[in-house]
Amino acid sequence: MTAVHNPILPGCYPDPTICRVGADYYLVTSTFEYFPGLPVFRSRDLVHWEQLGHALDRAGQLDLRGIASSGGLYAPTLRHHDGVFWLVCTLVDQGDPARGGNFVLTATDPAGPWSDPVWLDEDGIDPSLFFDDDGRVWLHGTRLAREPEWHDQTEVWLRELDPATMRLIGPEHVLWRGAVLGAVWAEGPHLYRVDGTYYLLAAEGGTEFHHAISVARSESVTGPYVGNRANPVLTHRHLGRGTDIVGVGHADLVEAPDGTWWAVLLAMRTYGGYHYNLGRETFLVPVTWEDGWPVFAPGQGRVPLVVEVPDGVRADGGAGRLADTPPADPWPPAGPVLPGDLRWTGLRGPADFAEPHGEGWLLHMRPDNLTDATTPAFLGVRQQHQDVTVRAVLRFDPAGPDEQAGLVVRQSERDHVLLVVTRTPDGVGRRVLAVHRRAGTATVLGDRLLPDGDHPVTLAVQARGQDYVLLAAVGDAPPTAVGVADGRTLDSVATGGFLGLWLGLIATSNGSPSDTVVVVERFEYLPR
Ligand code: 6LW
Repeated sequence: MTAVHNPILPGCYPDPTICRVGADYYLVTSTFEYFPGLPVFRSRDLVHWEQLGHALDRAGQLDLRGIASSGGLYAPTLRHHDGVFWLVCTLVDQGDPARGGNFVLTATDPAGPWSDPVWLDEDGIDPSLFFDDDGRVWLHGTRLAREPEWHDQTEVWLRELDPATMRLIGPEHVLWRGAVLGAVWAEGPHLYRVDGTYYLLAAEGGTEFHHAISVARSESVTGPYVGNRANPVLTHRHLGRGTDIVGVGHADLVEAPDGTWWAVLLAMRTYGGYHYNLGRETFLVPVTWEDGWPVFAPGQGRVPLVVEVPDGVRADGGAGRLADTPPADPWPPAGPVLPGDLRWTGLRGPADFAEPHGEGWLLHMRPDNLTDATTPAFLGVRQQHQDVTVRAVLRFDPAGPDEQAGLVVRQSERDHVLLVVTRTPDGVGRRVLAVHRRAGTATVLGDRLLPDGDHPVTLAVQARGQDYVLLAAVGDAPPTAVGVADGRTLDSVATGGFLGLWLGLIATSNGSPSDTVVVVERFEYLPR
């Protein structure tokens, strides 16, 4: 037995999807406008997870340019059949609904390479695949109801997919509109067959406070599906906003070798009021079966903070080695985030502005800044802890006041905090500037003069609950605060959207041409 603390993937890892192949569990989550996208994790015990790579990691696989924050890659589904991994997902462009759509990627090795996308001729979001025992393959997903009875009513549709041609064939079936009268956003559907019966799992209520998980079953894959009288089978919406975990929904099921069942799902941890800066995280919940229905967190009825995972979830019953390379415990490790670390992500395209440089990076400055839906010279990691310090040591002699390089706390184009080295407005001095862009409007939080030249500057963002203290130091001097940002203004409760926060690096010349290279000696992620 191993005790695992929820969430199993802290930080912005929403819409988890899971499958098992022999001794290995694989898990993928949504990544929106971030690149590389769709991280692929592996575990042998549901407790320790290691990232193998990303399913979208090459330029040309998918075009994320111009995709505004919280658009992009939504809710994937991962399945394995006949030696092939299948990943279905949606590209969403909220500014141009005609762009994007549902697509399939395949791979024989989940670490990659993954194929280029094959686009599917069905609209909506949250696609899923079900491989039936008779060899037929069924695609299903969520879309706004064609004939809605109320606002934001959605429906789960189903069609057969010919896996040889990747074309949808045969008639379409509408399976589900949610369990509850008036339910909005019945979504995130997944079909399973257990002991000959078809089960449809779906979220509803929207991926915020009212999120919930419901289940229905049928004798035939095309329906009719009858909802469980216990629906919703898991939610925290009745616990009130003061509870520690909210927004429980969007689950996927997996059966372990010992016959036990498990759900991965998304939820948010609130702190400092009704705010969840880490975003929608991935949790693990035990599932049992009673009277032909799944029971989530039996005896508890809520997402447990600690889950006892039996050794039988391992194909070897716990006898053998955990993995070829045991992942770090705890994960992520405290310390420098080295250039090859898979936690690094940029925006909308490859980070070809960045060159590995020892423990850090050389960042070739770009005119783009964080307000642009482009690929600015930004690299960051998810904020995975409420109390964490990120610290970077830079060498940078800005050519003018437009040139800025340093640390950022990023929610979106409209909402982020900068702690950057730049020039004074007269171009004479060098300074550290702290700026909070909130709902599109920038406010200076503080500034401080620096010695001229490119003496190393240490910048730090120290998150202590909802206080993000912005610190700077020159040489060996102790860091002092330049400003403080209020985290309550940065999470998606405050800003809208689907994302948790990223902590990262930026090098921008704010529209001016620039050949400047910023030396980042080191970037550290230090949970308290
Ligand atoms: C996801 C869907 C949802 O596709 O949020 O509100 C989307 N609903 O299930 C992004 O995570």
